[in-house]
Amino acid sequence: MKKLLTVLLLGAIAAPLALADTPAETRTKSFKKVLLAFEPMGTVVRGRDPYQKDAFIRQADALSLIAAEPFNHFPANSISGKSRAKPEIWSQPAKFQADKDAFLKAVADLRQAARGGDLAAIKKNYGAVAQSCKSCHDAFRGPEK
Ligand code: ASC
Repeated sequence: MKKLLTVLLLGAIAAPLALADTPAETRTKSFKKVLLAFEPMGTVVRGRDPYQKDAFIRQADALSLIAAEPFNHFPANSISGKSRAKPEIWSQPAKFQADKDAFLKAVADLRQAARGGDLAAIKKNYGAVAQSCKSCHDAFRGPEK
């Protein structure tokens, strides 16, 4: 009986741990949310969806609300499983921080541009966000596993 209780107790403790995401998984999910928020503006900028000022403002706001979130999930050397994070994230922290800041600045600029309602300016700012994604990926994201 005592043994059974011990087994049940250990199971109750271990199960949530086994189900919990690793930091790398949490980070990947968080970046996917950022991408999902970014994409609807991409279809407008590429002319596939009509430009509607109010809707675009809401999309830009949604992106700025979550843009910083993935950066809370880079604990030291948290490379595991399918994570494409490169060790340079932790060996070049100043550059990583600068790339993060550039991304967040571009997202804030896009939010401002959305309020201006000038589609040409919006396109430029959208491109700047995409470029900031790319330059950080070039430096800090490895090949797909
Ligand atoms: C995206 C996306 C990126 C950037 C980059 C821009 O939509 O997923 O990583 O833009 O591809 O060149």
